[in-house]
Amino acid sequence: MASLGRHIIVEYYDCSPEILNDVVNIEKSMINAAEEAGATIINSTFHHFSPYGVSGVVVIQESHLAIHTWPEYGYASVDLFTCGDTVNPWVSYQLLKEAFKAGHGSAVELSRGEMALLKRKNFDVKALRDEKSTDEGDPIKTRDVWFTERDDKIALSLKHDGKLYDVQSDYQRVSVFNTQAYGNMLTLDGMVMTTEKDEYVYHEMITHIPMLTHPNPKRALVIGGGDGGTARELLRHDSLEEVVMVEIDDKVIEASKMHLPTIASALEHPKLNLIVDDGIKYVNDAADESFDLVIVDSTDPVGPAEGLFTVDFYKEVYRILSKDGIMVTQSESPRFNSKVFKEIFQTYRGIYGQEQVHCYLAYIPTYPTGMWSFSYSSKGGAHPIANFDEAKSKAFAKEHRLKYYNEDLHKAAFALPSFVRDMIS
Ligand code: SPD
Repeated sequence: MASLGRHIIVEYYDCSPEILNDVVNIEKSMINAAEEAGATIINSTFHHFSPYGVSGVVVIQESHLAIHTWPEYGYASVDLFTCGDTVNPWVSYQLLKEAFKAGHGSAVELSRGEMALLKRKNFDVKALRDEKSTDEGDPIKTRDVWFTERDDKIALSLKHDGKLYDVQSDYQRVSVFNTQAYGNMLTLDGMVMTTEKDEYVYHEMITHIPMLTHPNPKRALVIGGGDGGTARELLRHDSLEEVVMVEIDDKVIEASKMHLPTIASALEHPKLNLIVDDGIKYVNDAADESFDLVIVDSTDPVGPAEGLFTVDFYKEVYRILSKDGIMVTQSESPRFNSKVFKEIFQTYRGIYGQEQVHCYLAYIPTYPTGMWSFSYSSKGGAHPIANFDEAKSKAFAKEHRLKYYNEDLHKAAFALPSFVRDMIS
């Protein structure tokens, strides 16, 4: 053995961008490459970065394999570092080249720890060893794969056991991850939309606040909301005669029916008129004053939802609201999306009037920063606290065993921290 280790620094060019963005497959390929080369796996940790890119390491008993990918350039940078002479890192090199469908690869091999330059030192092994450690037994294998949503300063990560659904639709990347802490999670273009374990916060708050304030809502329109959670909550209200939901992407509906059954449970409800089409077009074509409630359950303002964040769209929503009509929208995180958050309230106040637009908050662990906002705008001036029926609200929350919304929270949600109030006053 001429050196302690062999370190191959690898460049893979012209790879498949889809493969380089698929964290689960990359982890599998890296583990396979290590095993086929004769290595013993100890641990692996892999992250997917939003919107694209993967980093990860497989720690092996004989050192490590590491990777960083740039799918947008079809490029992967890989380190294959093995020590001893039982593992051949060139086997890993060849397998990964094939796995990533690389057009070409280049590699430089370095010898690490030249024996000719090393001098063995004597020391007492026992004195260096942790009391609990032992030479015996197999190394423990662990698995560590994370989904990460981030901007350039903040990230939210959720550990998961793989993707259950992953389809590029005509509009966006629709994925469902099996997360360890929050159950199945729907993401669109790498942004968290909903999870099985905390969805109730968002869906109860976007629906019951307006429904328990409006005196007699009969017709509701949901723009977006293809996972079905908003429709499910609305349909708890017997007063509603019809709920129209317009979702642009049938893949969101498909993914939710397949993997989020508790959220999608009302998608076949007889009072629900589910339309797969462009919500903007639907609103433009709708008759004046045809809805008592309009809920915009949109994604974030990138990709297909961008048009849902324009003045023209909201003027049209105002037009189709009945005289007492209420509009509620998800209005992003005051911290994570501060610019959009401020613009949203400025836009609505320009249309409904300064006093008719209110902000309320809810705490959603799987959305970046946890603090999420909603807007409440009323055409006829119904105030969300002065006009809500507290007794009815209390009875409703109890009857339906709601998990977040209740009569106290209805009022409390409109109490804003000073920094949020200042942002929109
Ligand atoms: N970043 C999260 C934005 C919320 C988008 N809507 C969620 C859909 C749940 N029905």
